[in-house]
Amino acid sequence: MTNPAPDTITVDADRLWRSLMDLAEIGAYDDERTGLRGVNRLALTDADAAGRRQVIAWMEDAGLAVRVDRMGNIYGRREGTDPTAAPVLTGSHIDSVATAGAFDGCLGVLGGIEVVRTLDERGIVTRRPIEVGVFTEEEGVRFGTDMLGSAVAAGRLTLGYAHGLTDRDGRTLGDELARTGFDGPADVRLDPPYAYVECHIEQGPVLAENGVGIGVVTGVQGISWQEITVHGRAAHAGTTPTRLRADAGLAAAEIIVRLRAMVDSGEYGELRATVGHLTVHPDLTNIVPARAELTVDLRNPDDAAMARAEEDLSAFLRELEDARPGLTLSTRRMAGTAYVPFDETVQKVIAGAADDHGLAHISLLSGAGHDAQEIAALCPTAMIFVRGEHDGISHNPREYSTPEACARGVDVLATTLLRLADQ
Ligand code: HGY
Ligand code: MN
Ligand code: MN
Ligand code: MN
Repeated sequence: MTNPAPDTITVDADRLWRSLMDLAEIGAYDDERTGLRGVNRLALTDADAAGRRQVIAWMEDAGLAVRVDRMGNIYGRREGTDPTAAPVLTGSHIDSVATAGAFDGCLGVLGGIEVVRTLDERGIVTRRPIEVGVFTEEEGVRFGTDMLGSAVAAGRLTLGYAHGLTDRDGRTLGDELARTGFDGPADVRLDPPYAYVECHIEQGPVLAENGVGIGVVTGVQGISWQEITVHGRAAHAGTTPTRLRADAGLAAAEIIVRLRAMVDSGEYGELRATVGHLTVHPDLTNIVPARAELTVDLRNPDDAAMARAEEDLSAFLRELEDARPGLTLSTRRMAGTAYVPFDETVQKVIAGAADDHGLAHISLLSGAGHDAQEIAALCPTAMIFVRGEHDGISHNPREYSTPEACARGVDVLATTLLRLADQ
């Protein structure tokens, strides 16, 4: 017998905040430059493994049945009255970039666990099971492909491909899953949930600029990652005449300047581009670099404009190779996902929950990639964004959302999950 579900559910804001701050201490570091406390919990490092163990402990304390799959994805399951019904899934990731804050991904995982605790406290049993997921290597910054665990769970990438990916020290993801003990037995292909709702910080300025705390996310823009390697020739920086140089460093600079010009040209819609990784070898003052490696991260809500940008960049690389004798360039695609629209029905449930909590909200596209864009291939999916402070800065220890903003976002998550789980 289930109690009549209340119209809305509010969670324990203090308990949610404590869990966010406690998890942020796992993999914490003191950022000398800013004096802030940051988080560095790259996927399947010891810090990530410790964070995973802490989350599993919280899941078990909350009565969830925990399983780990062969990609290290973790799922905590709360049974409903109908165990045969497809579950409502929520969750996110707890792996972080190297200069992270306390909220990216963690809010969705800890928010899901907080919803379960609150339902238990209220004695509410839903018809459908509810599951909280923790996906492996969402950031992609260690093994080079983002949303990795959720992409394998949804079948876009294979387990073998993912297990074979290596980090910069040559360790494979498969080895790191085994080393950390998260090479779980559960089948990696996720049975299609009834729906998936992810709560996440916005990581941008839009909610704050619109004076609201909640975002109903309409989709995720396209993502293109590639690594470009420029092969030149090491030579003396003084004696070697320019005409005899094959300078990989200056060529890398020309590529970066070109990206700047492409973004500023306005010819590729709302293209965003950055070179987040750049190395030269042998990386010494008086040697013309023999090799340069750079990564190019492109984002665009318009797939056709993204394709044009990718094509124009590769045409530029070919021109550069012709123009600079002695240079050869090679590229490696690291990740690529098209624009993903979210489900309008689920968006309506989220908007209705926000309305019923009396919370102003707007609809917006996600600038960042999320596990939700992968799970959207399996079931109706949408996201709830929570407003960030300091222009919503993220992937930076300054990342910050207030306890109030986090709690309101998880209230909307709770009410949304409750309504979906009783459908
Ligand atoms: O890169 C992204 O958009 C996300 O943080 N993985
Ligand atoms: Mn994230
Ligand atoms: Mn991130
Ligand atoms: Mn509304």
